[in-house]
Amino acid sequence: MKSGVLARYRDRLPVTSKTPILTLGEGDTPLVRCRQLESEVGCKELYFKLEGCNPTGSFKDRGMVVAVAKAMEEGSRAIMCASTGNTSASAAAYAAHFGLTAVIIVPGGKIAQGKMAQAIIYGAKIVALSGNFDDALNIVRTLVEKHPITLVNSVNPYRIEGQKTAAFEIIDMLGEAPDYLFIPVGNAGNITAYWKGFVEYNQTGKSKIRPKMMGFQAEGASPIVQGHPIKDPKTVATAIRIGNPASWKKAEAARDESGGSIDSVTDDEILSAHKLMATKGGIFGEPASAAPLAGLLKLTRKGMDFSGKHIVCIVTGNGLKDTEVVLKNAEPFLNLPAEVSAVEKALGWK
Ligand code: AN7
Repeated sequence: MKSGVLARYRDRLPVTSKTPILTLGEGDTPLVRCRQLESEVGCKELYFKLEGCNPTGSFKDRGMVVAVAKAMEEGSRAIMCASTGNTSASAAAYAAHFGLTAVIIVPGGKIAQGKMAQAIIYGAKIVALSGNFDDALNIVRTLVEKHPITLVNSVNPYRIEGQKTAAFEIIDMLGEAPDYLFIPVGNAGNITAYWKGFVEYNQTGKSKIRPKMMGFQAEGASPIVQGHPIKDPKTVATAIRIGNPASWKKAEAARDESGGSIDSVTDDEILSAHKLMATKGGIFGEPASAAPLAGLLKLTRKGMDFSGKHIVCIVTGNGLKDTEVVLKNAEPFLNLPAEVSAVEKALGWK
């Protein structure tokens, strides 16, 4: 199989003879069935798509490779984005690989450390604002109008094109679309992209059904659920700490056309799903990536019937990006002298 999103899906992407077909190995991520969690939900089959297995540890790489290749093709030498951390990590990596400059603007002090480390090591120019993601995106949108630099946030349509390939992969792997797709919603690009992918495959006859799109925001950052922008969004899931999503209307269209919903989950629900996904699935996602499972469990508790259904949850980012959140909530562990008998005693084996 060809490696990378551009080569594998070139027929369904805006690839021309001049597009540089480069890759860091993005896409083709695992779809893992989790039987222990299936029984909690009462569905037929429950899968997790591990987008944290992408080269920079999140789904952003699928769209970034397309956006950066098209920027190159169009003669751009520099890219820019606002980010809650994953977009900037991905932009920095692909800029480095393609030989471009990356400028990233992030909300200061609100980015998980792993993501910050990525932007630093890939050599991006980093600006930390005393403001939130929405402020950063507004500034970036103004700057790209005034300066010769390409915007690579998901308002760049090539990002959505690349990200839709994840929907193709799900159908290619399962042989059919699932009944439900559970996905976190921040700036709302990814739910837009998945829906586009599912619709395209359905239209070309590769699938018979289209999934219901089930988006979840964090309660303290849930503008779509509340119906108005949130001035000061707050959530432990820093990736989706966004108060005024750029693809708001497109996310609502995906919801309505698919017969799905966009709902919210509390930080407590996110953190307990984060833990459950790890302890019952062996899957370590970042907090935002636990919002889909949190939402699925919430709907199950409310009595929604998933029997006979196939469900896919998107684990959008790797847990190793945000170890702070785990270590902060951890129980203290045993601290012992280096002696067999002490370890045996502490474990209750003696
Ligand atoms: C792990 O990096 O917005 O609804 O600037 O990193 O497409 O925004 C990240 C978003 C879900 C939400 N899960 O996706 C950014 C950024 C993870 C994320 C989302 C993000 P969108």
